Amino acid sequence: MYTQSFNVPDQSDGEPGILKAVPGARDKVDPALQDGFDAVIDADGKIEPRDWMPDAYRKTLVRQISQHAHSEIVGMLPEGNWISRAPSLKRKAILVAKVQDEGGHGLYLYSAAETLGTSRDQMLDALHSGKAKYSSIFNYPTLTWADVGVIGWLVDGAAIMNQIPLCRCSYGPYARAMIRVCKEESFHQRQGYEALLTMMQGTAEQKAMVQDAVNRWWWKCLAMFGPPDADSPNSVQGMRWGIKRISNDDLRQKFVDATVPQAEVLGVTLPDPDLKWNETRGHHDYGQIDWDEFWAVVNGDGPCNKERLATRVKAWNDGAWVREAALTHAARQQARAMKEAA
Ligand code: FAQ
Repeated sequence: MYTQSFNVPDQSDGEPGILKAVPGARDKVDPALQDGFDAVIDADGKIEPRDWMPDAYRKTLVRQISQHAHSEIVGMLPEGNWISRAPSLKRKAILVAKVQDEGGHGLYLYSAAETLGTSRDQMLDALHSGKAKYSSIFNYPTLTWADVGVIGWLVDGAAIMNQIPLCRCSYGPYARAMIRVCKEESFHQRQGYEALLTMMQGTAEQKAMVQDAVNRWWWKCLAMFGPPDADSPNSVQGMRWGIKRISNDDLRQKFVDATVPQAEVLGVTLPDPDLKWNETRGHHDYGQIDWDEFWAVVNGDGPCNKERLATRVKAWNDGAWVREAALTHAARQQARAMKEAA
């Protein structure tokens, strides 16, 4: 299982396959400011909101953190669909808590991105207009109750694998948000795995339902880690800045290696005829991911892209009266406080 204590080595050490830091492109700024920033990054320190930072570093963080925040709140939708259909009170209570946690993760992350000078309205506008990205994985449908278990086991499992190294990201507010997020994701992963273990002790029909869900989600989860390192335009600079600590391919490999024994305990087959242990590499080999499908989904052409976006926009519009009421209340409170102070 993954927990927040799951330990990952820092980059480099000359190990093949791990991206190395490269000298960063220097902005045209006061060299003393740039040198101060570089020194913090080189010493593996933290950059805080009031510190000077290069524009490109700020933009990269806003891009990644806002995409991450959008993923969390769009990610509430596929499982949210099952809250009213959970098979027992216990499963319903767990699912409500999980979906609520994902909303909370979105809030921590929007707050972290706001410290970089971008407003929440700007970020949400980008999401609602279809300009912003969010994780490809949430554009697939949840067809059966087993999908909810598989999302916990595999989607949250992949998310944790990607997010544990982000707890050591060089930007303080993002790193601190990720510590709490990872603790909660750990519970999400376990509840999913436990729900599947229960189903796998049930009827032949229930077992088949679990296997079918694994078959549909496995490859999509591998794609969650992003394009292969060779096709990942943001990786090298992200690693130089200590935002990304482990490359897309290395995280994907760690996820495969961690998941194979879990699948064995569960009694399901991972749908990849090429999946086998490679003694020489000390890792599992696995088959080809369909990158054409991945890019189609990322670019808006997945099975549920339109539905997900429409649901988010509707929720935003339906909530307008709540925002207006909160602002009016705050303004009245402020006016009252000023009157009392006068
Ligand atoms: N989907 O150069 P790279 C969760 C884009 S949270 C869509 O490799 P980078 C919790 C990428 O943005 C899941 N787009 O980019 C949960 C870039 O486009 P851009 C989200 C993707 O940033 C569980 C382009 O491809 N987690 O699941 C994807 O260095 C259950 C080139 O890629 C995070 O966001 C993708 N899968 O690495 C919630 C973690 N992959 O912006 C509910 C933080 C790549 O240049 C239920 N983010 N792209 O136009 C990261 O770690 C990184 O941003 C990566 C991508 C690893 C996602």
